[in-house]
Amino acid sequence: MKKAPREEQDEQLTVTPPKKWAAGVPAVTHALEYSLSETSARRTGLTLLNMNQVDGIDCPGCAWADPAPGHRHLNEYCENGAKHINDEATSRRVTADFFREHTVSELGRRSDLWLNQQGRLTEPMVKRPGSDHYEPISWHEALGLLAEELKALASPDEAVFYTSGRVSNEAAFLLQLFARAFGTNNLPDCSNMCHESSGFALHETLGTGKGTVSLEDVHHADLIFVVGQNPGTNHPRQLSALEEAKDNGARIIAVNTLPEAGLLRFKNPQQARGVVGRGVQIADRFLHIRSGGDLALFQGLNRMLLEAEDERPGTVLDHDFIGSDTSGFEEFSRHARSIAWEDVLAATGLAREEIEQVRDEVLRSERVIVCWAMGVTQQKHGVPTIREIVNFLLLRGNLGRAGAGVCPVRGHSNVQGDRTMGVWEQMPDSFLDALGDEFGFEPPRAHGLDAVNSIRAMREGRIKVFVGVAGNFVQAAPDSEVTEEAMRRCGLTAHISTKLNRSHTVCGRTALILPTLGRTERDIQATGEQFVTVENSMSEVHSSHGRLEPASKVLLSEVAILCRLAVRTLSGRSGIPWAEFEADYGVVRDRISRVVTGLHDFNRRVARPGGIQLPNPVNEGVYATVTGKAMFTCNDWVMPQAPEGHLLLQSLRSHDQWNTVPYTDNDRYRGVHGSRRVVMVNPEDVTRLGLSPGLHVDLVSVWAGGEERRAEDFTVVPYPTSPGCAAAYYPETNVLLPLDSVADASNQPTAKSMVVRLEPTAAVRGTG
Ligand SMILES: Nc1nc2c(c(=O)[nH]1)N[C@H]1C(S)=C(S)[C@@H](COP(=O)(O)OP(=O)(O)OC[C@H]3O[C@@H](n4cnc5c(=O)[nH]c(N)nc54)[C@H](O)[C@@H]3O)O[C@H]1N2
Ligand SMILES: Nc1nc2c(c(=O)[nH]1)N[C@H]1C(S)=C(S)[C@@H](COP(=O)(O)OP(=O)(O)OC[C@H]3O[C@@H](n4cnc5c(=O)[nH]c(N)nc54)[C@H](O)[C@@H]3O)O[C@H]1N2
Ligand code: SF4
Ligand SMILES: [Mo]
Repeated sequence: MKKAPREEQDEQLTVTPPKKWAAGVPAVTHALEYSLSETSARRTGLTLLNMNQVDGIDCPGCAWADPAPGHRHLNEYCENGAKHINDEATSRRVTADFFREHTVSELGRRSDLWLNQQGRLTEPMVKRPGSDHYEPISWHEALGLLAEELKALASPDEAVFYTSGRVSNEAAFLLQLFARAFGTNNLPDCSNMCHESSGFALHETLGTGKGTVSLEDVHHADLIFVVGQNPGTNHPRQLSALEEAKDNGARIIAVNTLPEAGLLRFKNPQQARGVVGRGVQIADRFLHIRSGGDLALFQGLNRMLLEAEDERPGTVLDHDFIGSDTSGFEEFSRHARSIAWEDVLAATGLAREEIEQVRDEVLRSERVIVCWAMGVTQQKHGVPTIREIVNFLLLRGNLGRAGAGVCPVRGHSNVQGDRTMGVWEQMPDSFLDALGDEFGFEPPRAHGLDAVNSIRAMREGRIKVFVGVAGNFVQAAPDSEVTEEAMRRCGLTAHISTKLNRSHTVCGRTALILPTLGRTERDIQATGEQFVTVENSMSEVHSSHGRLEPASKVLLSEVAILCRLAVRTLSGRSGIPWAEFEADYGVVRDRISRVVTGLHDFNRRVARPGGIQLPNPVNEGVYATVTGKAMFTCNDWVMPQAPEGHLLLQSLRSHDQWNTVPYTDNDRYRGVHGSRRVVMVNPEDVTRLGLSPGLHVDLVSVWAGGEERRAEDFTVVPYPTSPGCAAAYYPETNVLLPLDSVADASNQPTAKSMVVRLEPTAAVRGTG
C-alpha cells in the first residue's frame, strides 16, 4: 500500500453553493488583488497593459487565440491570465541564502503552494552527491557539469529532455536540435499527458494532429459543442468567443460531468451587460454525462443521424463530401447501426430524449464545431472517443469549411508550437530529413521515450540524466511515488525553471537548478533586444516581447542556456552555429523557416500584426492518412464503470491554480474555500456509500492485480457531479494514478478516470 505524503493540514475548509455564472466584475477584482499581492502597481500595469497586444507579451496562460489586430480590447486578458502573468512577474526572490536556510529534504515536505510563493529563482544552484543542500554554482561550471555527464553516457538514449508548453518556439527548436544532434529522440513533453489522445486520433483520421478551426470560425458557427472542458477557469476568453458566436445566432451544447459555472452563464467584464446585467447564458443545453460516456454519446448521435437519413433520404448526410473526401463510410455505417440504445443510455446516463434533442439541433445547423479538452483526452478510450467525434463531423461535411471543424482546445500557451518545432519523441521522417539536411547530420530515427515510458526507463535504471526545460515533471506525472523513486535513480537531474517547484526537491545524485528569464522579461543578447514566438490553439504564430527588467541580473534566457549547453556537450563537432543563435534569435527563425513546413520567410511574416496563420492541409482537402481521405472509423462501445462501493474519480484544476501550482486554497466557482483536500461526490452517492458531508476519508485507488494506492485525509463535499463520478484536485491525487493506467494508443495517463473507494478516517469535522 502506498501513501501520499501529507503536509500542512488545513482546518478552515468552508463550502458554499457552486456559482452559477463566471467572470464579471469579481473576476477583475480578484485578478488585481492577486497581482498586487505579488508585485508592484507599476509592474502590474506594465504586464497587464502589454498582455496579448500586438508587439506585447503573449499571455503565459492557456493557448486560446487572440482576436484579430484592431479587434482587441485595451484589457485583452482574463482574470486567470492576469494571475498567471503576475505569478511570473512577482517581486519575491529565491536566493542562495534561501537554500542555505532550507535543506532539500525540508523543501520536499513543503506544499506546492508554498514552494511557488517563494518567488523567482535568481542564480544557478547545485546539489552535490551526498549533500542535502543546494549551493551556488557559476553558469560555466553548471553547464560544464551537465555536459560532462551527458558526454560520459554509454549511449545518448540514456538521457531524456522533458519540455513543458511554456517554452518558446525558438527554445523548443533548439532543444530538439540539440537532443537529436546529441543522438536521441527522448523528448517527452507535457503534451504526452495533455492532448496526446487528440493528436493520435486526428493524425489517424485526418492526417494532422491539429485543430482545423480559427477564432472566426467559432464566431460564425451555428452549433458549438464544448465537451469535457471547463472554459470559465481554464480558457476564460473562450467564453468571449462563445458569447460572440451566440450574438451571431449560434447554439451551444455543453457536455460535462459537472455543471461548471462558466458553462452556465458568463458576465463579460468587457461589456456593459456583463458588468451590470445578468450576463449571457452560455450553454443552451447541458448534458450532465457520466464519466467516460462521451464515446457512447457520439456513437448514439451518429446512429440517430444515419436513421434520420433513412427516413428522409438525401436530406441529412453530406453525400458529396462523404463521396469525395472520406473513406470507410459503409463499414462505419454498418457498425454504427449495431450500437444498442440501452448501452448508450447506460454509458451516458442521459435520457434518449436528451440525445434526440441534440440530434434535432444538429439537423438545424449548417456549421458545427466540436471543442474538447481533458475530460475527453485523459480517458482510457480517449482516442476512440475523438475518432467518433470525427465521424460525427464527417457525416454532415462539417470539416474544411467556414464555421465548422475540430477544435481540441490546447492547454499551455505554446504547447502546440513546441510540437510544430519538433518536440515529439515520434517526429515523422519528413521532419527528420529536413532537419538533417539543414544542419548536415543524420538524426536518430528510432522513436524516443514519451513521459510514461521515460518514467518506466528511469525506474529500470536505463536513464542516467534527466533535463527538464520548464514544467514540473514530478508533480505533473502520474503515480507520484513511482515517479519520484524513478527520478532519484538518475545520476543527474537538471531543471531550467523560473520558479521553485517539487521537481527541484526530488533529485538525482547530483541536481542542478538553472534559472531562466520568463516571457514577461526583456531579453537582451549580443545583437540587441530579442523577442520570441509562440503558436496558439488555432495555429497562429506570433511574437511575444518581454517588457520587465529580469528577476535577476544573473538569469540567462532558455535559448542562451541551450546554446551554451550544446557548445559544451557537442564540442564544436556539430557544425551548428550555436553562438550565432544565442546572439540573434532571428538566425534561429531563419533556420526554422527552412525546416518547418508553413513557416517560410518566418522573420518577415511574423513581424506583421497578428503574425502567421499556419496552413492546415485538411482545410485544403488534403488528408495525409493511409487512405489519402478523411477516415470514418469503427469504434467499439465502452462503458467505464466502477465496481460496487467504488466511484470513478477525476482529477481536475481549481479556479486558482496553474497546473501543478496552486495560487490559493480556494476554488471560487465551485464554492470550495480554504482547502484543496476535498473530494466532491454526488449527494446520492454520499448517502448510498454511507458517507456524510464533512466526513474525512482516505481515497484508495484500486488497480489490476489488487494493487492499491492511498491519498490520505480528504473531506467529503456533496457536489452535483454526475452519479458514480467524483472529483478531486490535481496534483494532490496523482499519487492515486497507476503509471500503467494509460489511454489506448496514445499512452496518455488516464487522469480523469481512477477507480477509488472512500475510506472514512477516524476524525470527523463539519463544513461551514
Ligand atoms: N487557470 C488555469 N488555466 C489552465 C490551466 C490551469 O491549470 N489553470 N491548465 C492549462 C492546461 S495545460 C490545460 S491542458 C487546460 C485544461 O483545461 P480543462 O480540460 O478544462 O481542465 P480540467 O480541469 O482538467 O477539466 C476537465 C473538465 O472535463 C470535465 N470532465 C471530466 N471527466 C469528463 C468526462 O468523462 N466527460 C465529460 N464530458 N467531461 C468530463 C471536468 O468536469 C472538467 O470540467 O487548461 C489550461 N488552462
Ligand atoms: N492527475 C493529473 N495529472 C495531470 C493533469 C491532470 O489533469 N490530472 N494534467 C496534465 C497536463 S494537461 C499537463 S499540460 C501537465 C502539466 O505539466 P507541466 O507543464 O510540467 O507543469 P506546470 O505546472 O505547468 O509547470 C510549472 C513550472 O514551470 C516552470 N516555468 C513556468 N514558466 C516558465 C518559463 O517561462 N520557462 C521555464 N523554463 N520554466 C517555466 C516553473 O518553474 C513552474 O514551477 O500535467 C499533466 N498532469
Ligand atoms: S484566456 Fe488564456 S491566453 Fe487568454 S488571457 Fe486568459 S489565460 Fe491568457
Ligand atoms: Mo495541458
